[in-house]
Order: sequence, then C-alpha cells, then structure tokens
Amino acid sequence: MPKQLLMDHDGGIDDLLSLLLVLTMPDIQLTGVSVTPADCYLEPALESSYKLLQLMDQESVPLGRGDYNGINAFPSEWRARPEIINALPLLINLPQSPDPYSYTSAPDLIINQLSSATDKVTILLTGPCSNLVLALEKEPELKEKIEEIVWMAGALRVGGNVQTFQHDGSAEWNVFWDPISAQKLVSYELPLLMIPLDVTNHVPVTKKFLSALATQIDYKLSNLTGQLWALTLDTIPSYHYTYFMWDILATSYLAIPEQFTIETVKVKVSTRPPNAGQTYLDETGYVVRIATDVNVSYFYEYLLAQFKR
Ligand code: AGV
Ligand code: CA
Repeated sequence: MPKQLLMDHDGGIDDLLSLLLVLTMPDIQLTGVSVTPADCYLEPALESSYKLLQLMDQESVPLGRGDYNGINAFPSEWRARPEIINALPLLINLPQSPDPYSYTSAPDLIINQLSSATDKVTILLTGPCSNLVLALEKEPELKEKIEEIVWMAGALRVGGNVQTFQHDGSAEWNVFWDPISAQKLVSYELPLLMIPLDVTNHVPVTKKFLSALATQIDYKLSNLTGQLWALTLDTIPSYHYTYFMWDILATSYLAIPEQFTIETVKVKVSTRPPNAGQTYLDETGYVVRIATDVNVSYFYEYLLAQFKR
C-alpha cells in the first residue's frame, strides 16, 4: 500500500525540486498539493506546480491556493523565481494551467483530502505551516487523520537564516514568515518531525553534485533538475546566500528515513522581536522530533538515482 501524502510548498526552487522528487517515489501517492505565497508569488508558483505535475503525467493531482499572507514577508527577488522556471525549455510549451483563481483554497483542499482519506495521511510542508494550521483550526478532529507531519523548519542548536531589520538572526525563514501559526502547530503535539537548519546545513548545493548530475543529462529529470539547481547559484558566496538542499532533504526523509538521526526534544517558538520565529529548546516546551544528522553521501547518491528518468 503506498503512503498517502499531502504536500504544501511555497514555490522556492527547492520546493519545486521537492515536488518532482515526490513524484519519483514509488511508495508515495500524492493526493494534493497546496501552495503558500511565502518564498514565491502565488500564481506563477501554481503554474510551475501544474507544469511539473503534467511533466510527470500526474496533472490529476488537485492543487490548492493559499491566500493567507504571513506576518514577515520574504524578499521579492526570491519570490519572483518561479517566473524563470516556467520559461525553461522543458516547461515553457506545456499547456497553461487553468485559471489560478479557480483553484480550491489551500485549507479547504487539506480539509477535503484529509476527510476523504481512507488511511492516515502524511503531510509534507516545505514552506510555512499556515495553511495546515488554518485547516486544523477549522476542523480540529482531522488531527486524527494525520500519520506524520514532516516540516522543513526551524534552527535549534545553530543560528537561523533570517537577516533583516528588528531581528537577531536566530530564526529560520519558514517559521519567521508566520511565527504564530508555527507556535500553534508545535503546541498541538502531533507526530511532527522537523527538518531544521541543524541538519540541512550539512547539504549545500555543490558544484561537485551538479557536475555528477550533468553526466546523466540524457535523462529528462537530470536535465531539468540540473537547470533548476544552477539557478540557485546566482548569489553572493556567503553563508547567508548559500543555497542548501533544505526542502529536498526533508522530502527525501519520506523515502530514506533510516539515513537520518532523529532526536525527541521539547521546543518553544518565539512570536516577538527581536527573535520572532526562533525555535528553541526548552524543558517546559512542546514535544517534537527533530532531525540532527543525515548520511550525506547516501542522500546525494539517492537524488542522482531518482532523477535518472
Ligand atoms: O529557510 C529555508 C527555506 C526552505 O523551505 N526557504 C528556502 C527553502 O525553500 C527560505 C530561504 C532561506 N534562504 C533562502 C531562501 C535563499 N537564499 N533563497 C531563497 N529562499
Ligand atoms: Ca520552501
């Protein structure tokens, strides 16, 4: 029996790569994809999602539009990237998506797909958690339908990646965008696995990896993913701008969980400046699981193998 999966992403390059990766997994049945307008503008990201589903012959997977906007906006240069992606040679001539305003709202899609599921559902979040929290606030009893939530978010024993005004740098962006929802999600004490910067810091996008991927360019997905990753290397070479395999690492947990080191901890989420969105260890906090390490070479090899198609 394949695992039923709902995915909510926020249109970043690694979010779209994560959607592709999910679609290569034989044991996963994707039952819905919703988009949060955090690291993207919504309409182009819905378009990218639709195109990737088409490319993988899965355009019947329903999409949901997240109309809720978080508290702390992402930089606009990051948000604009899906426009470039939709123009890549492998995607530009695929049929246009339906009117993006015709899609079900993201919380409703999550509610519909959870209520109609016959089995418990795994939820993958590669952006902020607002849509899921909105859905669970509306229909709290659906918490029982959740097998596990895998969320790329947080920074526990390492610094964050938010560098902006009125902030001390301790938060990770997916939590910072909507700290209130993050605080709520953690407080539910559902089976929640966070993939924080503590572990994603181990997996930067490297030229070595891209060079290995380029040797298999005759495979359509190696070609496309190589182009997507190349777009992430346009930035200034400092930690703040290094592009990591944040969401892809979280996604790969669905297929290779045994390669991760997991710890159960108690955490709290700050909702106020100067550390809004900081996730910190606290004995009086809520119980969550966090990944702290991964078999890095196994992970890169896994990606190379999955994209050989
Ligand atoms: O904080 C990591 C999250 C991931 O979900 N995102 C990017 C991934 O999709 C925000 C982010 C942090 N640094 C970034 C980000 C950067 N340099 N470019 C784009 N997004
Ligand atoms: Ca993301």
